[in-house]
Amino acid sequence: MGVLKEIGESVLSYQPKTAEELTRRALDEGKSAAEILNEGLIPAMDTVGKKYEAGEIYVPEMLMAAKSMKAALAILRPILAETGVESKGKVVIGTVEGDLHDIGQNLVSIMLEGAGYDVHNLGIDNTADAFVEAVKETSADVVAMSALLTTTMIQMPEVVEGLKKAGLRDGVKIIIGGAPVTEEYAGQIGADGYAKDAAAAVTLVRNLLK
Ligand code: B1M
Repeated sequence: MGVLKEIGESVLSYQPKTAEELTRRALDEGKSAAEILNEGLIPAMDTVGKKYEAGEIYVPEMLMAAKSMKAALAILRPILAETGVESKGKVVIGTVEGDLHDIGQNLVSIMLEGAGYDVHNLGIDNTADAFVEAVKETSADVVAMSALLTTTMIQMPEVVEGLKKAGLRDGVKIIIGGAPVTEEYAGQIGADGYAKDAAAAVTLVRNLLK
């Protein structure tokens, strides 16, 4: 079995220590951080999602898989975020109210840092007010919202409204992402864009701040 497949297996068998060790080994063997993510870790998390959907595993197992993914991401973080350039702009990012899924948004955050943006990561479960306050405090150029649940994505328009009410909407670009949201939804709620993954988020921010 190749090391990338083994990394996936370590996530699927809930072994954070092994995920960490194998990630180091893969880097030593010359694999890139992108390969480790796209061919090892992300497909494993997709399998976890499918197993959960099929009733083969439950929330505790999803949580343990997430721990393994995070252990590997901690190794990849400095590599993905390697940058010597000056800040190209400020981004406030977080998951919306009620949403506890932070792996994807952390990945987006790391990739934006790597691309030279000054990222304020608010973490999980942020109310519209929390986003608004963060934009005020940081004078952010971009607000990036993440939602993984169909029940939490509906908080996104609340943030857009909150920014409008605070008189901040015109000074900030609003982007959204996460599995249940789409380009169409971004248009519907008055956001400026949608990114399907972390790499697309970097391109989107770059284009919006041109
Ligand atoms: Co949850 N969960 N979960 N879960 N979980 C999903 C999302 C689900 C699809 C699983 C399934 O049924 N197949 C399903 C949602 C169904 C739906 O609403 N459509 C689900 C459910 C139902 C739930 C609970 C309700 C379960 C329960 O309690 N009964 C519960 C809700 C908790 C809550 O948030 N209130 C719950 C809980 C959890 C855990 C806490 C156990 C854990 C999260 C741990 C953590 O994040 N710290 C968890 C996990 C791990 C998952 C799955 C398996 C994996 C998510 C993940 O990390 N993916 C997930 C199934 C799946 O996605 N395959 C699932 C890897 C990550 C790299 O991808 O997050 O999609 P992703 O991020 C991508 C893109 O979406 C995009 O870029 C990222 C990188 O490429 N992106 C952005 C994300 N945010 C962006 C922001 C941007 C741009 C792009 O800014 C503009």
